[in-house]
Amino acid sequence: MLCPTAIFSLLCLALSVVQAVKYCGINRKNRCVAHHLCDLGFEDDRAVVNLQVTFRGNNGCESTESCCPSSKILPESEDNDWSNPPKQTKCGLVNKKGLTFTLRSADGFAQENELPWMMAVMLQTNKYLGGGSLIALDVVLTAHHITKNYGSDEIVVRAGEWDFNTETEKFPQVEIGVRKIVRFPSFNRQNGANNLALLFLKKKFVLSHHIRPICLPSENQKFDRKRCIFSGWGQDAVEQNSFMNIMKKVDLPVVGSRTCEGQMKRLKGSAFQLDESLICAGGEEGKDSCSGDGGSPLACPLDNDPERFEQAGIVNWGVGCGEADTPGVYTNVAKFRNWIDEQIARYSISTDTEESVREEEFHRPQNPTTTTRRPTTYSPEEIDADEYFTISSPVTYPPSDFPTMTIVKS
Ligand code: 4AZ
Repeated sequence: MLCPTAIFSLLCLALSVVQAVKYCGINRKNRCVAHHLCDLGFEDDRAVVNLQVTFRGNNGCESTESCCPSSKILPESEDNDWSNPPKQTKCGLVNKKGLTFTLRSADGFAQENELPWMMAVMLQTNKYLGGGSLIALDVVLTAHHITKNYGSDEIVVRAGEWDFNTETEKFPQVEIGVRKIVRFPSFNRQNGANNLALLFLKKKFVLSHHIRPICLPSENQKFDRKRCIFSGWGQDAVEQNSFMNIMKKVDLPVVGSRTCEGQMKRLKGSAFQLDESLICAGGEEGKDSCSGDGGSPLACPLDNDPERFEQAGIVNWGVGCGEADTPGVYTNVAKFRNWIDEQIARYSISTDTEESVREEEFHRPQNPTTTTRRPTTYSPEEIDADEYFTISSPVTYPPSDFPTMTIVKS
């Protein structure tokens, strides 16, 4: 606000304070405050919030806020752990109950800040392209097809996002531009083979409670029949015309390749073959990734530490969404582990010693038999986005235009 004189400045200040207060509820006697500043019930130091209430308009407050009676409003406390950098530098850690509040009955949705590796891949113009995952502090893994028509200077990645409709999250979102896109060379748009791209960022994210890389699996890691989680902001697999503002989180079984191929032959004809760079997950009614989820990660718990996650897949394609016995198809990240490591060694921002020690811990040590072996099927060739655009238009999967997202449940 522009105020010409000192008197007006004071008035302005008073006005902006008044403007920041949002009244809500019956007779507008309550105020919208961050959930953790409203004493309507806490568990484990977190405010507990009913998701249904949040969806039903939330009394005019943001999804991160409660409509709080003045007698229940708490002062912001300075002495919490969040102001310090995280002690744990390991990859793949989640914030199971969110950081500042916990959604009750959040089936199908992530808690705020629950999956700190989850990235939104956006155009500079704020258009959402798809999902991605943070695999090092300056590297995002995503699908080839969602970035295919763009150069690095058009794309930004956003960390710390949860609800696209609000910017009131306690832990702020952070956006960083892309310096270089490295796409796996032989992407096949007919069958989705080799559908992955690395986005090398202009600078590193600062490791924080709400921004942290996911682990990468070793090259020969198998996930068959494991229950894993997919997260994204694409279409609701149940109400298929609704795009999600709040991050979805769905648990899915990884389906063995033979089973998946059999199920897909039923739908796509007996000649269908699942490329070996792909894995399948899902096949349970209503639990699925969907259009607009391209590039988002499928994360599986580590065998020896189930509170931590490694990335098994990247959302690639599928036949419809949420149908029983019709799993979604994901890029098999393990198959590309060596290629990813090589690209990171080549293009990641060089680290000083202290940082590189911290960085080291973001990757699970490779199985000793695979560290020295070079993958034979994937050539470690890098291609710059600016030089490489694929030509013909897609057949089935890449979502063409991502509509503006709107709140879905009421
Ligand atoms: C898509 O169009 C898409 N049900 C992604 C995943 C699935 C279907 C479609 C899986 O991006």
